[in-house]
Amino acid sequence: MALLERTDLLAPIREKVEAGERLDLEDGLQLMESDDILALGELADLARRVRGGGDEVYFVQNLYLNQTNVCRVKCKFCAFAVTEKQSDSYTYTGEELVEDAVRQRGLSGFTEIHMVGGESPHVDFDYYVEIVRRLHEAMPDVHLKLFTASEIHHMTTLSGLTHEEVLRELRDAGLGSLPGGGAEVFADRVRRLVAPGKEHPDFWFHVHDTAHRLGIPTHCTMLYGHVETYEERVDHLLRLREQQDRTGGFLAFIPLAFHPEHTVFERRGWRHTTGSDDLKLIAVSRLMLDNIPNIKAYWIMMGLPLAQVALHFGANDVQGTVVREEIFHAAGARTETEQKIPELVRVIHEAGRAPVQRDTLYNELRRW
Ligand code: V47
Repeated sequence: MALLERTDLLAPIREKVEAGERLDLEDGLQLMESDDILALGELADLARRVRGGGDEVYFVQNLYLNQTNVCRVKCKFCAFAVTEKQSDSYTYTGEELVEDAVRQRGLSGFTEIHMVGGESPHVDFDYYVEIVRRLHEAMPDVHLKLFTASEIHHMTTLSGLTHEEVLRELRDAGLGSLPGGGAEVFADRVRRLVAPGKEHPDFWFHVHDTAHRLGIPTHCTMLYGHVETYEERVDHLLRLREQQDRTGGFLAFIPLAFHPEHTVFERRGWRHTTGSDDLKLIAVSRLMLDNIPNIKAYWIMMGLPLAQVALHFGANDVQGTVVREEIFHAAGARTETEQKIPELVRVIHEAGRAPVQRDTLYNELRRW
């Protein structure tokens, strides 16, 4: 039966993939509705290869920092944010961040700092410029991948500057690229339910569009596994694909599985996504996003064993060594917060792939 279903339902999509044709909303829904998980994986892997992908699987040696956990927005999916009055709130100065990063660098020699944080109303734009400048001056050869589009938007409200002016100032201070957070799910209905205090998704696109036009590459994400429908997931992917057609500046897509612990959704009985859903989303992302070269299986979120399987479902990147991670761990992630390079290399090798250490811009640093 499974074989029959595979032949019947996914055959027209397979033909499109083989012919290098673009998939549409209906195809995306058909894929999302399929329970033939192995067929989805095989199809996504085929799409990756048809578009020129080889055996390489990338990883980056990186350090995660959070400059502050104080946030005014109160997204319902978030377990990381606090108010300034809470005893566990923090806002690090540039000096403290540099001291921490330099100490960590002595231990692990990362090539990238990935830093995001809350939207604190208690700092000003100069604070952001200062922390970027200090990090860059202390480690000029480290790529600074900093601040979600929501944070960039927050900086415009703090400063009265435009998005372009904010991005230019940050770039001049040493910013290298933007991470993909803050995208959540673009559909208005979902946004109203999970992040009513957040700016409209048009701002997310405006920030990324502006960054790309300034030559600043960025990443993109989708936070899935809460209230969104399959249609809203596919719509999200299609909006990213359209943006990439316009500006081409997305380096990678990273699906983020919702972690419910310590959020309002936990009290309403929401559970973690399952492995099948995570693999399906990786596969459908690869199939729909025909113009975004890299799909990350973020092991911090899905665990290393499932990330390894995801390499056969269209993923070609396992993100990084990640020395500390707070956002997913505040919401119940049980994964470790750091993987040593030999372990990442072993896992990629045993999946039958070729481990390649990369920099943030996907330049090859070392083939293991
Ligand atoms: O914007 C917050 C999400 C994002 C939860 O660009 C949650 O390479 C699940 O953007 N459960 C921040 N997700 C992290 C992020 C990211 C991560 C890894 C790589 C990259 C990249 C970017 O995390 C937030 C939000 O969408 N998030 N809370 C939660 N409870």
